[in-house]
Amino acid sequence: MASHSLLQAFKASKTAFGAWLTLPGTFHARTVAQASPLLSWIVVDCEHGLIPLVPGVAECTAAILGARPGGGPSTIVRIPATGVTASSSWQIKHALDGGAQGVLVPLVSTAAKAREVVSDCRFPPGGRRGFGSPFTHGTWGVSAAEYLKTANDNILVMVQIENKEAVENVQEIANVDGVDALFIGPYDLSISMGYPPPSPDPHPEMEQVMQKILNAAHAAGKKCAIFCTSGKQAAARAKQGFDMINVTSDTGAMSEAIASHLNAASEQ
Ligand code: 3PY
Ligand code: MG
Repeated sequence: MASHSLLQAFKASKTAFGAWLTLPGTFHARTVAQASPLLSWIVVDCEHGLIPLVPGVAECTAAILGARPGGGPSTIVRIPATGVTASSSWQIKHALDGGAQGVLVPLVSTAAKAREVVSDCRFPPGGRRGFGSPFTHGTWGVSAAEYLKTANDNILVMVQIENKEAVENVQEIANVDGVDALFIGPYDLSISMGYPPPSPDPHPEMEQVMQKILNAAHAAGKKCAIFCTSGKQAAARAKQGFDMINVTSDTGAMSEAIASHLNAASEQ
């Protein structure tokens, strides 16, 4: 079966660093997946990134899972629909049928929505996910029967805590059976609470809110994840006890590297 570094890191209580993919393309996805053996996961971003759910997710997922057979990053898909709408079910189905090993749902602000998300991610009897893609098990490198048997235990369910209502309900959301991790979106969270977006760090008063989310996740025995934009920020979050931390993105890393090489060249 395809490796699942993020699940392994969660089980071993090790910090899992990852990267964000915002552009489509199999070679692009493979290049990011092969960039470092320290990458535990990649989020294929269908919310704010330009990657279409169909067929983009299936193609990126196959490229990532094939990039380092036996030890590459896990593929997590952020679906486009926010948790406040009723339309996320079919998007979760497409993400999982595309081979995703985990789903990230933006703007989940109630326990009821979190329960719905869990149900969409699980085959019966634990949930309401439909079965029938002829492609998914091939991406995982197992038979269809094996996929059906193992998917529920392997797919990670993650919800984003990124608005005021979600913070008010955070302990109830964390307590929902089947939610594996709360994922803090510092940008949406800051603007929803009336603060400026991080630039690059969040407003100091937002830190207390983030600690509240971290504590709620851990009190429920769940993991807590956060989006950072640099290795320096990510290292500081690891020290604070975050379990899953985004370090950089394809587009962020690309433009920073080009700017830095040009600066070095023009200093001569
Ligand atoms: C946010 O900061 O709002 C995010 O969703 C980052 O992933
Ligand atoms: Mg967000």
